[in-house]
Amino acid sequence: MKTFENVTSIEQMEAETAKLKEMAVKLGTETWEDRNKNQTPHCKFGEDGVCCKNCSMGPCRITAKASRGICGADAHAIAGRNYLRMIAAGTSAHSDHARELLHVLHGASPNGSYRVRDEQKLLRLANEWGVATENRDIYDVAHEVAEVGLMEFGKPFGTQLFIKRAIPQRQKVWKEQNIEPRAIDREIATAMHMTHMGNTADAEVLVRQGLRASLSNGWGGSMLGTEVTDILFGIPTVRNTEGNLGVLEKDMVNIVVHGHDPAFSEMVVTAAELKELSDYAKTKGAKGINIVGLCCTANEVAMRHGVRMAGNFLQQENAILTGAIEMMCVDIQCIFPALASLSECFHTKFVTSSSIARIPGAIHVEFKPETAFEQAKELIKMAVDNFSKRDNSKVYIPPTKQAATVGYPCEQIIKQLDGITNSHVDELGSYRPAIDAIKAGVLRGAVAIVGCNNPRVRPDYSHFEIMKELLKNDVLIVATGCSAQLATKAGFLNKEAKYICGAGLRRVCDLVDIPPILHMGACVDISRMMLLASGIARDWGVDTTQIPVIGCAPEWMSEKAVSIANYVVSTGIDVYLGIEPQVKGSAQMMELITQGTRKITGAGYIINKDPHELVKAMLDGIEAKRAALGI
Ligand code: SF4
Ligand code: MSK
Repeated sequence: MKTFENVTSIEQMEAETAKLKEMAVKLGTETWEDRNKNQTPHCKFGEDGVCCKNCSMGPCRITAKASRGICGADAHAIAGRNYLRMIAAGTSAHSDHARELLHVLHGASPNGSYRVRDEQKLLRLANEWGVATENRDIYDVAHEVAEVGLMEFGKPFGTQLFIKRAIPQRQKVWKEQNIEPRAIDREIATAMHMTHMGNTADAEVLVRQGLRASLSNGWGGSMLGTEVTDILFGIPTVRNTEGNLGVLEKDMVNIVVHGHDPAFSEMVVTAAELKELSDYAKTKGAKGINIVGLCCTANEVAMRHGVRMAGNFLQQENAILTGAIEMMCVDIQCIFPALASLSECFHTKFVTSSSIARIPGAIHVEFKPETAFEQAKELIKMAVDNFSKRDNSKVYIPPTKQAATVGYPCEQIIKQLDGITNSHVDELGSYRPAIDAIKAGVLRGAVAIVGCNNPRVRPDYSHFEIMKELLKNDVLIVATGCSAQLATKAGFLNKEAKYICGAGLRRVCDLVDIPPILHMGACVDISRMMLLASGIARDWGVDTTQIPVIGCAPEWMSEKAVSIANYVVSTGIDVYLGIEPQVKGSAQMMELITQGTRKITGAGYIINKDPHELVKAMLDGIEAKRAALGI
């Protein structure tokens, strides 16, 4: 039988990193590996979540001789408060990202930098929200939709509008359990207030607020972010692209866009297509301009423009270490402050663009929606002018790159399923062909693999091992964030990767014409996955807790990930984690996050640092769900 020999192994990826590291050593500069060593062993109190500095009587730490802080808060209260604060911070990050985009939509105009690219999606959302559309200018509709969206952050009464998109069983659970999300800012403020000195000390109550606040993210802020991005820049469609540092070009001006908010990177990508700028690059001795992405900004521009992806979170310093980057433009989230000093070892210009992420040593160009396109053009010119300063004695571009097919939002998945069965039942489409394949056992189930890299485990290894094993076992994978980037680097987004899958999944890939891992976007797009799971449950006629669909974040690191994991659990989907949340110092908190939430939402965490044990637990979890459904 035909095989797919072209997988890039973790060892190969590590060998390329080691080669880049040699340059760092030669230049006497540090990278995350060195800083990680300096931070090891990590503070045990922080690791266990039992250090509190929520007032200046502290910090208080729970030890064998001190079972309570000065105010009397015990380990459970302290770990619970710290955990809830992580959820609040993660919720704020995703939601503020959406708020910025809503302001961009509010300022969109037919002749401005930002326009409405997907009128149909806008009109659908307007209808959903009761915004009048008939005989109205599309921009009037857009501005009113943006206002309704912005009200989701601070409305004094009511709950998030998007929760109506969930299946009725879920809505009932959220109502009965009193975790329906209210205004986004309110849930974040409530979480911060509850964890202020002298307030909630009951771990279960803190965990419940965590579920509620996270729902204001997954079925609020994140979903808003995804919707508005699609309206402004178009719903992603299937595109062929490439990934890994081999996408950098030695003869071209290389510009990296990194972060999350696509508003800025869209301008950079669009401006780079101007002939005047590529001609300008040629006058400076370059063959052209090569825009590549990093982290979630990469996912956004790859899915909408086919822009190639340089890599994921722990590769951001590697990109600079190639010595071939004329400019790195960053927006928000997951940006190492270390990039500023590392850039100084090369000719690389490091540019920040948002007041949310200012970094000492960076060139700050505050991006403004009204002038965004002109600003992007100026930056590209600056990068082109920098090309001649590249020091070729410091350049090493690792050769490896992989072909990838990306761009599978729910709309695209439905379209491809429709293509094989003509099963289109309504405007939302149907997942029935996928359900039939699961019922027949051709597919055992589906897993959403998401999240970051984390030096606490061997970077990328857990993603890689888990994906490989699931594919072999006929489990379809949907991926976002840095996990999707690993899938790209490994070659799993190549349609030919079907030859490493089990026979069932391979048949599905052939029939539907998809790669075995579907790239669904950035981490904010995990909201798409919630709609996917809800759509499957709806068409199956069961609750989301029952379908053989689970979530996995093998190498998560950010507060956003904690918020995400909570809204996935709130949606009734088990989450398999490869990194322990920092609550180990409280047995009650450990019980609450692994078992206690099951009584509230029907789902919880399963935690195991060993990827092989974790994937075994995942396969067992899928089979248990199948058995309970009688399939
Ligand atoms: Fe210590 Fe209580 Fe203050 Fe926390 S809130 S620092 S446990 S006194
Ligand atoms: S970029 S949150 S490291 S997925 Fe979204 Fe990657 Fe995690 Fe950042």
